Amino acid sequence: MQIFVNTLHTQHTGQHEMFRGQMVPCHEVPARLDHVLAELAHRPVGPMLAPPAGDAAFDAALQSVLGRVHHPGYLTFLAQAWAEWVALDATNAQRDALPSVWPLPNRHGFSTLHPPRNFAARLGMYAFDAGTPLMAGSWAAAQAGAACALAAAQAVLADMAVSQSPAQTAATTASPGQQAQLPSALALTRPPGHHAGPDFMGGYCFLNNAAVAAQTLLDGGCTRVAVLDVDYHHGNGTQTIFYERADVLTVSIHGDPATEYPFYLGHADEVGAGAGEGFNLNLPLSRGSGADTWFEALDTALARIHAYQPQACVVPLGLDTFAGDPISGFRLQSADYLSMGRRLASLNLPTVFTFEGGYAVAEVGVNAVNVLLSFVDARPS
Ligand code: SP5
Ligand code: ZN
Repeated sequence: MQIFVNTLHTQHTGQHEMFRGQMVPCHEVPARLDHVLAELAHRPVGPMLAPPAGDAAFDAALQSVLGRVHHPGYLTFLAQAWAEWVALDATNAQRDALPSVWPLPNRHGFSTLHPPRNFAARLGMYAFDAGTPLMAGSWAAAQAGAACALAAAQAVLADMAVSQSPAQTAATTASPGQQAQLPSALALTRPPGHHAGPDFMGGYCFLNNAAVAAQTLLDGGCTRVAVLDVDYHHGNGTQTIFYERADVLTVSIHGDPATEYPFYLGHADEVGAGAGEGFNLNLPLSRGSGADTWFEALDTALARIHAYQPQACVVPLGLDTFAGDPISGFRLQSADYLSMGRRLASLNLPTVFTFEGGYAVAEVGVNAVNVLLSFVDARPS
């Protein structure tokens, strides 16, 4: 497994998030990624790499895929948000930007005929919660993370391409004399991505790294890609990005949105729309669910993915299903992540992992590496 590490991740270090009427310290902290790195140093899973730097073709590919996953107005807003925040008031440089006002859909939602000029109004327009602080380095860190997702998907594509043209690479089996390849890669990055939608941030996410990986796999010749989101929280951003498309099957196992964040999406009756009808599967589970329930849902997810016959898989890997997670409600134990990796490997698909949630900071490294190591150990190549 090739591991692409976001070396700029510490540029995004939030101070506080809004919770129940007060500001509490951010759960999504740089130490999370450091713990994964430390565990990988003890138990290596594959080469530690960085996306190409100063490579014009790679940079163009990044801009291109971001433009296919997110709306241009949203990307422009993110690129300029910090400068606008500080321009409001020089003392803002000491404070993270957080939204505090939102358009209410279907009642007094904003009119596209009158897009607001006011910065706070636009920040609220593009954000769905007050838990996702934006600071000076957020955009740089998020872009560098998306670059890791792009590089991870490209690495998997390169290993899938057994000397065939891009249009044919996806479904290849190995040519005679060549070992069958089941490539895999990890975008080891924060801030996470699976809550970021076409034109919205939230849930600690700005750019949807899993969607970047999925779109890159499609652009590289795959015709069907499955996304299997195992984070505790519903992958509302990824679902929304691909909701009307049949070329990406989105599957998510998560806390029931009736009681669990991000609340408004993630119900079992959301099956996709238009051309995408039948290509979204939500498996909401009650808060308090343990491994037996979770792995039953995983079997359902794997069966649906198998039936879809994708050429590749993207796994937004959140470790907040852990019993000790401070903001989540499932009860997986560290050993369960070994089973998770083996079960994911049973799909036998080229796979890109993106690092998502997991807030039991001291355990997140062990739990993540348990998944990754058991995944590669279970693979034939
Ligand atoms: C990527 C990801 O896992 N995002 C999750 C975002 C959850 N944000 C809000 C969760 C509610 C915070 N509860 C605070 C509990 C304080 N003790
Ligand atoms: Zn989560």
